[in-house]
Amino acid sequence: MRKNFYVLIMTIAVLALSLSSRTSAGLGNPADSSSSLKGQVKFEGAAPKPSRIDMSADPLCVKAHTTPVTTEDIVLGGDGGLANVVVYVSDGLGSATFQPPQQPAVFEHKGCQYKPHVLAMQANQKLDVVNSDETTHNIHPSPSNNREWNMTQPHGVPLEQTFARQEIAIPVKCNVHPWMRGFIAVFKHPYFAVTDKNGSFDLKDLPPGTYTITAWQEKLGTQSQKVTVGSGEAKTLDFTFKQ
Ligand SMILES: [Cu+2]
Repeated sequence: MRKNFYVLIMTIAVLALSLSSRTSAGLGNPADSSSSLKGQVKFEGAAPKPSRIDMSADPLCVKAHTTPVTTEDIVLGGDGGLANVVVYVSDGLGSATFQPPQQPAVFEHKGCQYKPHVLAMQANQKLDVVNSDETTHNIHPSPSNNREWNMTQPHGVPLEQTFARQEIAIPVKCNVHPWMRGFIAVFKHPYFAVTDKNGSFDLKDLPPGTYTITAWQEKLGTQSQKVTVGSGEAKTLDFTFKQ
């Protein structure tokens, strides 16, 4: 009798242990996503001078600008901040899957340049390509992990596309205007951001966990750091690219 009681107590203890380890392991409760990770990407070294873009091949492009247009491969803002850097979770989400957001990502032809110069979106999210210029553009992404497409877009004609798989990042060009160059980064999760003109980024609603965070810049390459964010914690993480 006493032996049976002992076995029962042990069984309950083992069950309780396995239950508690299940809830604290991995990504935890998906509702528990109040952590955030903010920071700045900086540039150190001699600031590269952007070169002037000559749009004289298309008078409609020239007409769209009143000031000189310059290249955007390295864009520095205030306080040495580096703009257009994609900062994202590259490891630590396990096998969790995420639905794409309902609202489309927008990539615009404006002044014969891409706005934004670097776009980040989720896989299978709708991509609205908008031509706000008077001239006719072409959009031709060169993916290595997605279906390639190549389309002409006259002014005002809607164009909807998508990318099915993660890829960081897809170069985009216009076959009409050879100076036009942009990038689209595609993610299978929602934990990514593109730095603003001051190099700042904000990864919101991150589930608590240990992650590898990667920063990608089109010319300067990638950098990664490991970070642990606790439940409800607002953590700071900075990156510095040197040239
Ligand atoms: Cu174009």
